[in-house]
Amino acid sequence: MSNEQTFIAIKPDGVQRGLIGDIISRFEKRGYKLAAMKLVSPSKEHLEKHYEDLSDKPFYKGLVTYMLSGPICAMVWEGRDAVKTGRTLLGATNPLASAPGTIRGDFAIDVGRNVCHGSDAVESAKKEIALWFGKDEVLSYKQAQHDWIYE
Ligand code: YYY
Ligand code: MG
Repeated sequence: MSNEQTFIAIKPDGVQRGLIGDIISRFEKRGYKLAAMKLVSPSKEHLEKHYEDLSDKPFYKGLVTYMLSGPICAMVWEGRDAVKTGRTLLGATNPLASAPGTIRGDFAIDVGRNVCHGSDAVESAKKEIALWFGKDEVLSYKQAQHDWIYE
């Protein structure tokens, strides 16, 4: 259990469907701190790099095309166990297998339109944050509610 940063992105379908507020709200209400956020339209090369571990998968090409289909809301969320808990808040990769109460379980149906991305490990979070954000874009500040969230 340690203080971590995780990379969370609202994919083009989440942005177009007006889910930015709902998704941010779940991380805020859980107690996590927003360390960085921007609305971006990354290049094909950037998205191919983001998903380079999946380049041999049959869905890779479609995944990159989907991610290129509109703006993405890229964020860094920080707090205790943020990587693992972020994945729990997102739900399973396939929304049909995601529990109600999770983001994908509440807002999505198809695996190829699962509205959000979250880093799957501390190491990949570090890589993803460095890919999507410059050092000066990730802010360090004390969360006013800190002592009401952590004992
Ligand atoms: O980390 P996560 O997003 O939950 O799943 P990954 O296995 O990293 O796959 C990335 C992305 O690829 C997933 O969010 C949807 C898409 N995808 C797909 O379209 N079809 C699959 N069978 C598996 C994944
Ligand atoms: Mg993944």
